[in-house]
Amino acid sequence: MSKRDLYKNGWKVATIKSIEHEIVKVEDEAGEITVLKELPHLKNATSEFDDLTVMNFLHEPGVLKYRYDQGMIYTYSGIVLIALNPFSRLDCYGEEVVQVYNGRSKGELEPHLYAIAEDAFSKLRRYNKNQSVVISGESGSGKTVSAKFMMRYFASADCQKNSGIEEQVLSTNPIMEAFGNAKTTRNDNSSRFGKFVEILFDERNSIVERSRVIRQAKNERNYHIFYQLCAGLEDGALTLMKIDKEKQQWIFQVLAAILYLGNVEVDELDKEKPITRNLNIIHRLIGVDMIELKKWMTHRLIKMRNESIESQLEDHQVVQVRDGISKFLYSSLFECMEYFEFLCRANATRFIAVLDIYGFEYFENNSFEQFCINYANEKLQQEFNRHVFDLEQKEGINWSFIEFNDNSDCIEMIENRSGILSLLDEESYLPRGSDQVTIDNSLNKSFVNKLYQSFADNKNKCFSKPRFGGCNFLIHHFAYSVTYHGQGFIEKNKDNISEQVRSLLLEPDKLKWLLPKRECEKGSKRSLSLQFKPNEEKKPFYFDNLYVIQQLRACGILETIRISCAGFSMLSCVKSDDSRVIAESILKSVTSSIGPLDYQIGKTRIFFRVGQMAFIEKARDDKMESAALLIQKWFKGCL
Ligand code: AOV
Ligand code: MG
Repeated sequence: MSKRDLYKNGWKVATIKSIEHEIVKVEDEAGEITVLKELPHLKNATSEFDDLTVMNFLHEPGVLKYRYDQGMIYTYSGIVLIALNPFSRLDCYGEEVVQVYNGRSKGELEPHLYAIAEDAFSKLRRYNKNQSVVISGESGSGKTVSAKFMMRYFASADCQKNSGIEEQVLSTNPIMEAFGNAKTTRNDNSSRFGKFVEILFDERNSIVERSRVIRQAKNERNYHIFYQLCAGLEDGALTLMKIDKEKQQWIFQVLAAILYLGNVEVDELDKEKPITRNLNIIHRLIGVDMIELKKWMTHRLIKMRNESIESQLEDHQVVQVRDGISKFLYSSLFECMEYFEFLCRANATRFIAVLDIYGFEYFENNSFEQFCINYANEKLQQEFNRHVFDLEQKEGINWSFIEFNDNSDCIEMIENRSGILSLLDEESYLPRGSDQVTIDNSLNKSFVNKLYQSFADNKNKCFSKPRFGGCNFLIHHFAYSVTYHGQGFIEKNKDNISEQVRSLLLEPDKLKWLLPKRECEKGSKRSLSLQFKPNEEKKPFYFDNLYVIQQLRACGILETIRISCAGFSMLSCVKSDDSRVIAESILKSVTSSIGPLDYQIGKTRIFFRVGQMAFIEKARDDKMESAALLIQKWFKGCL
C-alpha cells in the first residue's frame, strides 16, 4: 500500500504490525508494508452497525462501503439517515415493505426512508406538532427519488385507503417534474426548482394533500414539458390536479406561445414590416396586442426629468427582451402551477413537509444558475448545522469545544450588506448615463473586479481570484470550491422586461390568472435525510471511497456524530444530580488521559470528543479484566 495508493483510494484496510519509536508499520491485505508516522484510524471491531453513532472509532467509515457492497444503501447517523444512490432498481419500496414499517419505531428494523417517514408520522400523532423531512445531497444523489418514496409512504400508509388521495399525491409529481426538471450532465432528471411539499393531515390523521414549490431556477427552455407538448400530451394528470379544462387549455397555449416566441427573429420586429406568422400565432394563443408588443420589444421608455422618450433598442437587446418575456411567462406559469390546491384544506390541522431542492452542482462552466443553486445549498447546510446544534439549548452546554464545518462566513460573503448579491444588484441596476439597458461584458467584468476588490484583496477565506483571472472568480463552498464565470451574471440577474411589456402581458384574461400568490411559512420539527452519490459515473453499486469521503466531510457528518446523543450509551444518561456527581467523578478519575476539554456534561447527556468514548470503553474493559483476574486469584486462593 503505497502512500499514493492511499491518497487515491481514500483509505484501505490494514493490520498494525509494529509500533516502535512513534513509527507504525502496517500491512495491507495484499501483504504490502507501509510505514506511517502516526497511528492510523482504528478499525471498529465489527462492521455490522446500522448507525454510525455507535461506532467506537469515529472516522470516515468503512461501514458505509461494507453495507453498500451488500446492497444496503441506508445507514443511520443518529437522527440523520444516510442514503447512497444504488443507481439500480431495488425491490425494497413495495407496498408490503410499507406495511412492515407501518407503526414500528425507528430502531426496530433496517434503516430505511420509510422508517424516517414513519418516525415523522408517529411524532406528528404523539406530539401533535408539524414535522418536516429535509433531503440534502449533491446533484444526482437521489433526493427527488427519495422524496417520491416518502410521499408514497405517506400516501399508502394512510389509514383512509381507496380514497383516491394516494393517486392525487403522486399525480402531482409528473406534472411538477415536466415543468421543473431537465436533463443536465449530472442527472437526466435534474430538478431545476426546489420543492416543498406539505402533506396535510386532518384530525383523524388522514392525508389532505397540497403541494407548494418555493424556489425556481431560471428557465432554460429545455424543461421536459416542452418535449411532452411536442410529442402530444395525454390530458390525464392535470385533470387529477383539479385544473379545469379551460385552464388546461390556457396552460398549453402559454407553453406554445413561449415556443413560438423563441422562433421570432429580430427583423420580424421591425416596426415598418407587416405582422409575421409567428407573431400572429402568439397573438391567437395568448391574446396579447401584437402591435404594442412589437413596439415594446424593440423600444424602451426612458424617463427624463419632465418627459419620457422612446429609444430604439439594439438587436442584442431585443433578443434579451424576447427571452425575458419567455422567462417571465414560464416562471409565472410555473409559480401558478404550484398554487393549485387540489384538495380542500379546510379540515387540515397539521402537516408533514418534505423538502427537496436542487442539489449542489458544478460543471466545467458555472454561471449564475449554479451560483444560485449552490447558495441555496449553503443555506440548507446552515439549517442542518443549526438543527443539530439546537441541542445546545436543550442541553445547555458549550459547543465551542467541537470543531464543525461552520459555513456562515461563506453565506455572509454572499448575502451581507456589501456581499456578492448586493454588489451584483448594484452593478445590475445602477443608472448608467442615458441608455440604461446596455448590457455588455464590461458590466460583468466590472462586477467581477468589484468582487476581487471586496473579497480577494481582503483575503476572504471563502473567495479566490484565479491566477488567470479573466472574468472568473472562485467560491470555496462547504462542499467544493467552484469557479464561476462572471460573464452573463448581470443579464441573468436583471429583470429584462420593462414595465410596459409586463403590463401588456398581464392584460389578457388568459394571462391574468398567472399572477402568483405567495404564502408564508410555518415552523415545524425537522428530520434529516442525507443523500450521497457513491460515484460520478452513475455506475450501479460502485463505491468510490474518495468521492464519498469528500461528500461526508463536506456536510460535516462526523461533526454531527460527535455531538449526536445516541452514541454515548454507556455514560449517556445523567438522570439525577447523583448520577451527575458519579459521572463527573468517574471522568475525573481518568483525567490523566481524558482532559476536561474532552467532554462536556449536559443536562441529560455527556458529550465526548471523538475517540474518547472508545478510550473509556477500553478503560472499562481493562478494569473488568483486572477485576476478573482478581476474582480468579481469590478463587484460586480459596481452593
Ligand atoms: P437529485 O434529485 O438528488 O439530483 P435524483 O433523485 O433525480 O437526484 O436521482 C438521480 C437518479 O439516480 C435517478 O434518476 C435514478 O436513476 C437514480 N436513483 C436515485 N435514487 C435511487 C433509488 N433509491 N433507487 C434506484 N435508483 C435511484 V438534482 O434534482 O440534479 O440535485 O438538481
Ligand atoms: Mg432532484
